[in-house]
Amino acid sequence: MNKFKYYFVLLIASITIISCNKDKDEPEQVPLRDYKVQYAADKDSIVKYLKTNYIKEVTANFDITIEKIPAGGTQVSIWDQTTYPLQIRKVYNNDVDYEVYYLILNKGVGQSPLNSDRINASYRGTLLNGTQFDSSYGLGRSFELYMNSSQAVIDGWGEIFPQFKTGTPNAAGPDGTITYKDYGAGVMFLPSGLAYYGGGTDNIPAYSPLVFSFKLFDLQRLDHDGDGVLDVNEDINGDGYVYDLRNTTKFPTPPATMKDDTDGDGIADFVDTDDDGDGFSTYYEVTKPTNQVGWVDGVFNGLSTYYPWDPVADNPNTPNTDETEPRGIPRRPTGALANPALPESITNPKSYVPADYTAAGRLRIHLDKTYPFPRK
Ligand SMILES: [Ca+2]
Ligand SMILES: [Ca+2]
Ligand SMILES: [Ca+2]
Ligand SMILES: [Ca+2]
Repeated sequence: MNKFKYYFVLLIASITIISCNKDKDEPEQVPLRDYKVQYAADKDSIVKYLKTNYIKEVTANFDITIEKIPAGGTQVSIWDQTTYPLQIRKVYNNDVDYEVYYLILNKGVGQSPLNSDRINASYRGTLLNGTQFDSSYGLGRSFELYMNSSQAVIDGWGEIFPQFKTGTPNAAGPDGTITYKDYGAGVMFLPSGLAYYGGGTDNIPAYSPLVFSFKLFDLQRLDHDGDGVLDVNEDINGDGYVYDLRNTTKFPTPPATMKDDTDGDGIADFVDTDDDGDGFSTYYEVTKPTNQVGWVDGVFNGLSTYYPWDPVADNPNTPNTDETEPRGIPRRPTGALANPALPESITNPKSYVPADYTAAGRLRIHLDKTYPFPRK
């Protein structure tokens, strides 16, 4: 996958270079097609594909075989079958409102990746004519879903994988390999605008809609702005997706549902190092006071210098390490005033009570514009 993306970057570069050399009588490259026009054509092709192909087999391991319905055949098309109801995800990208079709063969039992996380997945890609252009041969590989990563996969993957969940690892095999069970498995039918678009490869013609069958084995949460808060906890509306909307070419008029921007400065929380815009970095705000690391008042308060998002329990699988972090990122303190005779202020703060570190749904201090108090 990675090499395709790289190829695409090279192609863009060559278009630029060639158009700069126009006056030297070199051949002029055709500009990229209009995304909306191309999507209309792709959608027709994909719907036709779904109505003229059928699911021949889905194995116990969720390996799917799709074949063209032969002339006169009575097989029920992917479009009409009801065993795996056709799903649609609405996607806004390059100012196009896409409707992406996909099938859920198995939802999975673990966690769903955010569209900026790293996943371990296997895949098989085919063109609409059924030709396979690539495959991981059933083996899991690591992929970056985040579209701005230099290692990123195509945008369509970032849109569809979050609809699935990871599996459960089996005990490691004799050679140390890890296999999974109960993983998410599906098929996505991507318009070219969410795949390689005008960038082709030896195996993928330009402007090809693509079909990927895939399995989602595992994931790794990432912290793209390095502020100590994982992307998944910076997805404020909790829909499983975050977008860097500063790219106004790609997202000229994004719907409100794509925004996760606490301070409204146009920088989404997952790439904003001061999420509430109060002048204190998030990293600073989620740093534990030094007297709260280790043993505090006879209670083990964790060894991390930073609060986790929520309290963390000890992991029973690591008997020699105590991972306990009983305090998550606190909310603005709600305990007694230092001096009850005076109003709350920067010099007369309230004290923290235990629930300030654990209450469900609390507004954590790095997202609370009223705390710390503004500096005068
Ligand atoms: Ca972060
Ligand atoms: Ca922001
Ligand atoms: Ca942030
Ligand atoms: Ca802040």
